[in-house]
Amino acid sequence: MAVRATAVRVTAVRAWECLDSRGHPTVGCLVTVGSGASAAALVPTGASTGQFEVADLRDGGDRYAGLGVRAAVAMIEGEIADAVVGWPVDEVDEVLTGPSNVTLGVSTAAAKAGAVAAGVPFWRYLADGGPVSLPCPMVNIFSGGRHAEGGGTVQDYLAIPTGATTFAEAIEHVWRVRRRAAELVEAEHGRLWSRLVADEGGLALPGGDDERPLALLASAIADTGLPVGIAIDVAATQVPDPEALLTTLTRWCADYPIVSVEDPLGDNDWTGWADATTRLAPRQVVGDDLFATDAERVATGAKYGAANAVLVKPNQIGTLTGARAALLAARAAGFRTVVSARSGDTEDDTIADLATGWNAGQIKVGSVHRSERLAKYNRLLRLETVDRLPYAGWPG
Ligand code: 2PG
Ligand code: MG
Repeated sequence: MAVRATAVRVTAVRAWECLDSRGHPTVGCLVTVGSGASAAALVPTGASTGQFEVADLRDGGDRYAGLGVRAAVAMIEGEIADAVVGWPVDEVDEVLTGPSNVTLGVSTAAAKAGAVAAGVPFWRYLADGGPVSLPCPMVNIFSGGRHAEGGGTVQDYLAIPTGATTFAEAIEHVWRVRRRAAELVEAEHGRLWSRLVADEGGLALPGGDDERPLALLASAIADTGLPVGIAIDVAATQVPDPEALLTTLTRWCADYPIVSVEDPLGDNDWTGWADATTRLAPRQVVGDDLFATDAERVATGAKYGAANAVLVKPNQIGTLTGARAALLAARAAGFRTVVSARSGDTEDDTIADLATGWNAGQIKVGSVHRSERLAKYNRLLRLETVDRLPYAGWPG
């Protein structure tokens, strides 16, 4: 965390139960510091959660189908507040332990409060004098798997604007691809399917065919004539037969303009991953569940040559310090980094600042529909236009 605010100490921590984009309960947190500055953060929740990520705490019982977070809220306002009140705001993460929805809101709100107290935007506070850039977005166009139950097994089919030179142009390129894809869906399946959106704002198809969304996305890109590549998140930990899917995926890579593949295998198969990374080269191969935003797992991956990019999801590890450590471990290994939202997210736009201030290079927050997704894109559009921050672009 930034070192600037060492004199600023936490004076109060509040938490509450709120709702995420799936309508599931999640944790909101407000941290106040000595200067009177305060900041809030809302915690996201994944659906395709890996075995190595820090679990969140759910109440069980009858309220909200067992998904309530009152126990997490009580922990934050009890033992966590006792531990962090009086603590320097930039060292709060050192004393945070527990379920991810207990620690992440406090970690994030404290860091943001530190930025408010320092009088600087959060991205600048995070950068602490280092380089910053607006990330290249990978944008969900079709969803399946756990994000569009009833669709196919592959989770995300995304568009990467490979030729845009500004963030605004990048968003416009993928917007045009999504619009064309919706037209193709409408022609094939009717208006309803072209209008309904999945968990991350993407389209979904009936029928469960894993290749059809890919073919439609490729057609949409070709029809627009724009420089846009395809990314796929297999989310293989959720797939019944990942080996068979990997064979299919290799064929897809030959047949379609795929530039990035995420989680093509399960999260325990380091040698399989190393193999797949070689086979899929020169594409970007992203580890999500494989690394679980854990610096040690990233270092292991680097040793094996498993993946060449890391998805960074702060709630997988529970604190911003932990997420940053994973990002730095990736960078040390020469891996690319993609800061990512969760499929259950909120209007909280903090990760736009994380991706920018940490100079991550890429961001994955869903489609260009649904306001919990657009909150992040809109923040980045503002940072480009008003703050004139440079755009990272696709690394090629
Ligand atoms: C992923 C994420 C975001 P979830 O697998 O990359 O798309 O999904 O938050 O459900 O883990
Ligand atoms: Mg993933």
